[in-house]
Amino acid sequence: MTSTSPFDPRVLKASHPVPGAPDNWRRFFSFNTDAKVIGIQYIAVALLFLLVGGVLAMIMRGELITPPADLVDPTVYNGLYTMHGTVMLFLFLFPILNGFNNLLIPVMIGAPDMAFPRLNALAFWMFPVFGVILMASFLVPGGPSSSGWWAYPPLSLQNPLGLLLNGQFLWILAVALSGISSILGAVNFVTTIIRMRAPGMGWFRMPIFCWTAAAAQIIQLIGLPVLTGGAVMLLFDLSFGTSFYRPEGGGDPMLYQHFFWFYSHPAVYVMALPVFGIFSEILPVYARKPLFGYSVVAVASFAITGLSLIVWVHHMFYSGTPQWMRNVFMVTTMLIAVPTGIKVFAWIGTLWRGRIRLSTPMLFCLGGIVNFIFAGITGVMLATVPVDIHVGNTYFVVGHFHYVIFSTLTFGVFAAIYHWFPKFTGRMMVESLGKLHFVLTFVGSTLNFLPMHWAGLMGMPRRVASYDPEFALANVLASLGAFLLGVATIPFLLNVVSSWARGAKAPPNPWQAIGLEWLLPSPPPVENFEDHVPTVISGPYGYGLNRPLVEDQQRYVDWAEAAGRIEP
Ligand code: HEM
Ligand SMILES: [Cu+2]
Repeated sequence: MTSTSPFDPRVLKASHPVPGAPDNWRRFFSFNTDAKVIGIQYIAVALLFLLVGGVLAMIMRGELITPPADLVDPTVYNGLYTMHGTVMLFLFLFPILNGFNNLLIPVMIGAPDMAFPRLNALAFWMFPVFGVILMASFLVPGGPSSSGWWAYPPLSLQNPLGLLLNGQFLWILAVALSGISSILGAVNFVTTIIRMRAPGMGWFRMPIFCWTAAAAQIIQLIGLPVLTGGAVMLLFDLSFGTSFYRPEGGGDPMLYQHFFWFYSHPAVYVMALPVFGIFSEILPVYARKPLFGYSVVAVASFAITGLSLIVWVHHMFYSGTPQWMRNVFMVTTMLIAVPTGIKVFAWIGTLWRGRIRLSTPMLFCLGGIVNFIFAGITGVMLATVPVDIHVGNTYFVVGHFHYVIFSTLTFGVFAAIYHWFPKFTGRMMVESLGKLHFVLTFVGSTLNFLPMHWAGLMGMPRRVASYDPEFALANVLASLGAFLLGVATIPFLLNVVSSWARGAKAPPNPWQAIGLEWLLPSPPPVENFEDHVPTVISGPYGYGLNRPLVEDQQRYVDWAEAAGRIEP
């Protein structure tokens, strides 16, 4: 990197936080341009929405504990699962991972902040706004959108009450806004990673989390304009009389399915790639070994990006897709198993003969990886056209993608919270509560999502509020698992709140980890390395190799230690 670049971390001095912004706890409620504050804002709001989505899920599972639709009627149930899916994806997982991007990217690459701090704050503030818009749909006549989180026309174009302001309208508006917010975020993350690395940090010295974040955000840049455009067209069809998707006006409903899945399949990897990055960061620390096959893992991230963009039709195998096309997309889908499998082998290779410490972050990592191997197997099954046509509209699918989205990705999110909490709050979490949280979550999620595969194979359709009594046992188990997951959040929330308020003071590097962020005091100062931007001289996973990460390393360690001892 040349020192004349406007993004050089040694030159860039963004005016942040915004002059006059509060520097106590109130900063988390203000328009703040510090990436660390924005990161915590994202994570806190996303966790609130995890609770909202969880309550919706428990109402659904309460309904499904007995075969007849006795708790809520089927129309209400449709609204519940549409909102549950939307909240979990758009208001929990995407935002919380953007939170980690904000917290981790600058400190991991030695940058003072994101490339565009004001744009960053703007992208964040759009998120609670679209959250409120989405939630408001519970209050409009007719209730929230009930056409599923995929909102296929012609169903999503029905407007029986004839009102302009309806649940579907608010849903589309929220999705379009979330698309714009995520595009703004992606521009920022990609620019930051490309332009603001510390001197000496070539691509192949960069932590895997940054590789996976870049690979994921490139999907956002390519795919989101398509989804957002498609959603705006849907909004026009619904409310302003156009016919992009209305067959009676010459439109084509299939066009929407293509727009939707062109983005929404790769979107799985927008969420999965950073979690793969999190696993790859945490395993070496708690196994005390370098990440096995680091450069292959790094490159595999981009292979996943490329392949993920050419598989979307596997969601449309039974939408009248011609056989030749099904075959093409079956093959491209299965190819993704190659770079993904490489990652799984790299994790196992990292664990092999490691000195494994079973702390909470490691437990969530290991649990997540085990569940992911299972989800990968059912995923390849679903990619096989004849199997998919057989079980594609059953609970098998619901079981499969909850294994991905909850039992793998949300496990990774918890691992990351436990691992980086001391760095960003300056306080330690309570290990015993963490372990209790892990055990309840693992048992609860297995009980919840494993029997769904079985019900699906027996033929239980998805998206139903009532079912045949032969599926009763699987559903009772799943509901008990769901309630257990609800219980599991109690030790978690207790831990987060009480540790942050009065946990033990965190040293700069509580886990003896390697990486630029662990050279900083806990919590890091506003501009991270300030004027001390380090020169990187080695890769980030030198466990057991006993070599310094940066030039003159002791100086940073002393600095962090001195700062860590100062009372706030
Ligand atoms: C607390 C644990 C959870 C429970 C008990 C639960 C339960 C459910 C249920 C009963 C459905 C309706 C399935 C159907 O009839 O098709 C559903 C759908 C869905 N859930 Fe969850 N869920 C949980 C966690 C999550 C999480 C963490 C996410 C995402 C981060 C998520 C994403 C979705 C999505 C996207 C759908 C839409 C289903 C579809 O398209 O068929 N869920 N969930
Ligand atoms: Cu897909």
